[in-house]
Amino acid sequence: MFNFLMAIHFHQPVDNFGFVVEKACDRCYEPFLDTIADFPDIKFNLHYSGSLLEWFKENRPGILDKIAALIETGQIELIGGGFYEPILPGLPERDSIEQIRMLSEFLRNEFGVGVSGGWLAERVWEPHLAEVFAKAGIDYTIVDDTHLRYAGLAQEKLYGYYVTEENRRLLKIFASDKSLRYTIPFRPHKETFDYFRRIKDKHKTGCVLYGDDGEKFGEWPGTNKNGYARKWLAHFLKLLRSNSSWLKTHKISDYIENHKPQGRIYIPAASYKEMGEWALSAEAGEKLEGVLAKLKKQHASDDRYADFVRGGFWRNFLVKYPESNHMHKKMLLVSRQLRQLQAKKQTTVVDRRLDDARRELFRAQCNCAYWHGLFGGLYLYHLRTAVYKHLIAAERIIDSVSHKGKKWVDITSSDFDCDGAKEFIVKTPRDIFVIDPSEGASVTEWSIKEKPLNILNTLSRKKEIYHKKLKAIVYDSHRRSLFLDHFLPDKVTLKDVSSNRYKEQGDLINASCLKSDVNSGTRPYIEIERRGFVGSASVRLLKRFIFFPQKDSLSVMYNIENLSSQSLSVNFSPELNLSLTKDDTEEELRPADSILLHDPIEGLKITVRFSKRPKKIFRFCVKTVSQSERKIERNYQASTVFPVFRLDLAAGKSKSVGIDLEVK
Ligand SMILES: [Ca+2]
Repeated sequence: MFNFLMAIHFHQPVDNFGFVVEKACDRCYEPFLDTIADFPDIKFNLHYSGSLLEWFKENRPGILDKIAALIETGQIELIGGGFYEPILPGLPERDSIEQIRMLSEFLRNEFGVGVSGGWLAERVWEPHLAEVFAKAGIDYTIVDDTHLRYAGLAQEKLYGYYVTEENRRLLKIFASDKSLRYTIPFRPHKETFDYFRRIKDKHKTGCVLYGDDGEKFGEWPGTNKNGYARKWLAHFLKLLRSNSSWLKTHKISDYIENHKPQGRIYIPAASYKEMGEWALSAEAGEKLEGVLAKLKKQHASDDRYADFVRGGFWRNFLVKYPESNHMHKKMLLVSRQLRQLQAKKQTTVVDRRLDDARRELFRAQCNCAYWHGLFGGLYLYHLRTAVYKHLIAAERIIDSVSHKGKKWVDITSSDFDCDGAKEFIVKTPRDIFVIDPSEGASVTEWSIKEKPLNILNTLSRKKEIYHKKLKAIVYDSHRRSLFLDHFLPDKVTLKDVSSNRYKEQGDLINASCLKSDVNSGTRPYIEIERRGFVGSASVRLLKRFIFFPQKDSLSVMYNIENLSSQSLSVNFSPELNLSLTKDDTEEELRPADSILLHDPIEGLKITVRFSKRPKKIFRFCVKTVSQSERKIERNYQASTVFPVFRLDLAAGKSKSVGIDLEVK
């Protein structure tokens, strides 16, 4: 008897649009459950992320009833995992364990079942996870067959399960079969059954596991046409039934109980092959493509080399996209602050509030917004907004437990983004700022707690490997942060600035911080001094950030000093980036003392006031070009303002320019 295990995964990102989830319920989640219910003898293993289960509970409780009914008849086993579908290697160990336990507990409370499997989000594996899963009470997980091949196992060794170990803690490893992922539900049924027949004679009592996204049954592009996926599935189940004399389906924990592991195995840090390629920079990705093409040419019908040629791993996304790294390191920081507070003896009321903060933190750990592959992911503004919303909500609770009153200001200097240089983190009762002295002394985060919203949730335009086929794509040379100090040429146009094609006259963007002065008293500020050149003239730039604990405002006072012995005329242009949910503006504004930016969706008005009228004001928005579900999208990422101040500086003299931002 050969054995067939099916593990189907269903997930929607935290705070995804309700209409999107509704559509997935109608086209996929409900029809899937209804279809399999007609075949109670065919066993399934189902994983629903906690975010989706919470959404069902709130909006479509009938789906939970259908799941419960299938458990009742013994047809399905539920698989656990991190509650909000986090990439586990990106989390502190304690958060991973608590998220896994949270889902096991939810399933126990909701359905009265125990959980022994843990779904591995995006199959992002690192060896230490064996211990993490084991500590969280998980007995087995599912990787791709690719993982085992990276460990050196030949295809014929993949029809069974293995054990791995970390620090004497064991975890059973099943591998999802690639051939099945390509044939189910896309190819004629015969192909899948031919494959079963091919392997069953050789691997007698072994098993093959199909583990994949449930959305392929009706929600993926093309799979809902004329009820395609549902019909495909129903016919597939009929065939499984009629072939049950030699092919048996199982709940995974039943299979484990009756079959021994194939042996012990150690798997390197890996995910599915494509993710390794996506995680590389476009340049490295092109190199890998070249190597693979060459090998393919040399070994036309033989892909054995593929097991030993691979891309990067998930953590590379945190290097490729500094904006993803910012969310990730903020998440780690919030987690640490929470744990420090939890360690202190607190009242029950406070403990309960910290539990709320923990749930917000866990929601923010949902993986979708932290990376980018075949779907929009990081490129989708609303997914990043959700991460920030939940992180800021957690911080708001943490801050209100740690600080009393309405006038406090907390300025700390630490390596926020883990790049080896320190940033300033400024917190007030209303706002959170991150200022990066080594990134042009710019503001990289401005979070408004009341909303909660980070109005610097921008994303810069970056080269992607799939851009090769497209023309005229613009890339940014820096992150789209707030107060980047440019010196522009005389005849610069809006087009030059918006397409990032102009000759920078100064080098202050990259100048390092010489010294800084911090005042956290009643008039809090941070002053940063840098030196650089504009043309051949040496200049000193003082930049003072002034904070207002009782309103959502930030002022910056610049002082630019000509250190050379000749007079100097410059077009000083501090670049201002903010995120407004949606914006289509691209225009040169009439010179004015102030401008207003408006985000009607969030109900925000941001006033920008200048102490001196700029000669020009360029205003445009940044849009990225990215792939999403097999099409190319242009997505809004930032609203940008370049005021241009003409400053005539006599030798040894300085001038000041001030800019106030107020959010209402
Ligand atoms: Ca740093």
